[in-house]
Amino acid sequence: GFAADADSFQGIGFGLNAEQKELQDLARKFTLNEIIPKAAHHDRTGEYPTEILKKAWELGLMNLHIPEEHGGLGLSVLDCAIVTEELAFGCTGIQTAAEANGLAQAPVILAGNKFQKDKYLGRMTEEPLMCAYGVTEPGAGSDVAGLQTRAVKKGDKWIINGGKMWITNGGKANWYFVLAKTDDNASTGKAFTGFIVDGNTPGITVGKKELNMGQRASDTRGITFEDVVVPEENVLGEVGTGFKIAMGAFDITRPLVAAGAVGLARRALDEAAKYSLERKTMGKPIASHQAVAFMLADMAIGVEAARNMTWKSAWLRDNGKRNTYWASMAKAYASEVANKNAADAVQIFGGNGYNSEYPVEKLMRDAKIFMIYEGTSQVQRLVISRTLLDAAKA
Ligand code: CS8
Ligand code: FAD
Repeated sequence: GFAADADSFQGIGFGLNAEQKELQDLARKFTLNEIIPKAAHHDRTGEYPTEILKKAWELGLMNLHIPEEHGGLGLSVLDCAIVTEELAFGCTGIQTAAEANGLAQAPVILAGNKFQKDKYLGRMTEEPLMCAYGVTEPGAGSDVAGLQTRAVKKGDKWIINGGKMWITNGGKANWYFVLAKTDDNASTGKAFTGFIVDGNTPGITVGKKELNMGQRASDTRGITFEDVVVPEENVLGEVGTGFKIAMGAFDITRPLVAAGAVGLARRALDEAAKYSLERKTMGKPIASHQAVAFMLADMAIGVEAARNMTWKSAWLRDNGKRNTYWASMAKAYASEVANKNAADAVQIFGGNGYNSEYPVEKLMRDAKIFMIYEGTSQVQRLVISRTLLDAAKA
């Protein structure tokens, strides 16, 4: 079954503890002072936010899940969700660049041995480096089992050939998590292996920065692997377990993608509420027209519901429960709320909403990707419906 109750849980609580409030406050101030003033510039130019990420790293707002024994902060998924929502309030392009580190690190945290964790997670706590998660290919996105990159063992080395697509931090990564096929005859759960690949390995070619609709501060690229030699020590977990490692990472990061969408949805509400008090038509602020005020109310309902789902999916994971079903729900719902709120904010701004002098057209462009990356809205519904139907059959 998929009930969430367990004797070890302490009932229901909705408050943040003192440490979480402090973390939220730190991230909120950072967003206000460092991200919001620069967001339009990075959106317009597509310039990678190196300086902002460096400052975030210095303050301890990056690489949050790295365990303490490997030099990190060892924060919970819920703690990370709190930070992510705040950063996303400022700019989801910059937040995505930061969060893609967490995504690449997740397989190493899940399946890495001590040597791999010390080496690859450890260095991220010593220097403001970036890393990337390489699963998607030009021919396979939703259908991860259809990917074609191959790794073949030669002596004590692995040789990787293939091409990845849409890799966030692709051009900035010090190392990549790469999922490759290692057995053509095995079932999906046994056919793939996860590798850590150093960014400077010969045979890696990094493509051009893709020109995307939104989140333009984020660096998205294709990466090709031509006879890339990877030592045996960089195999993550057992050979053949890569698909499950790659999926397991999403249990950690889909709640955080959802948190990013909540941040954007909240920003849209915030901008729209302020504007509605300033803009006057028919002799009163547009906020006094019920049609506008009720749009704001619906936007607030969306933020609240999406955040609750997001935090629950994170909390389940932190409490040792398989959260896949809830993470997919939160990710699907929050990304749709983000899109609705961004579109409604543009509507409330009227003509100004359609113009880049105002902040909300960026929100609308930035929002769309939340329904696509880390599994499309359709893939989330596939995960949810399979789970509920399995339970119905049982
Ligand atoms: O293919 C799966 C899927 O999730 N597709 C979507 C792919 C996706 O989300 N890609 C995102 C790429 S990363 C990205 O976009 C980054 S965005 C930028 C950074 C953002 C930072 C803010 C699927 C469609 C859900 C399932 O595929 P199937 O081929 O149908 O496989 P299954 O039969 O379901 O599973 C095969 C085996 O794997 C096991 N499994 C599945 N899920 C899990 C989890 N944990 C552990 N194991 C899992 N969650 C499953 O049990 C099967 O094992 P068996 O032993 O064979 O039974
Ligand atoms: P497809 O799989 O071709 O899907 C096309 C359409 O068909 C979608 O609407 C989809 O929902 C629908 N569809 C497909 N299969 C089904 C089905 N079975 N049932 C119902 N509908 C279905 N990937 C990485 O590995 N690492 C990254 O860092 C990363 N970052 C990204 C950043 C950006 C900006 C973008 C655009 C993508 C990124 N991705 C990354 C890839 C992303 O995860 C994929 O684009 C996404 O999973 C969808 O895959 P696809 O593009 O191949 O679409």
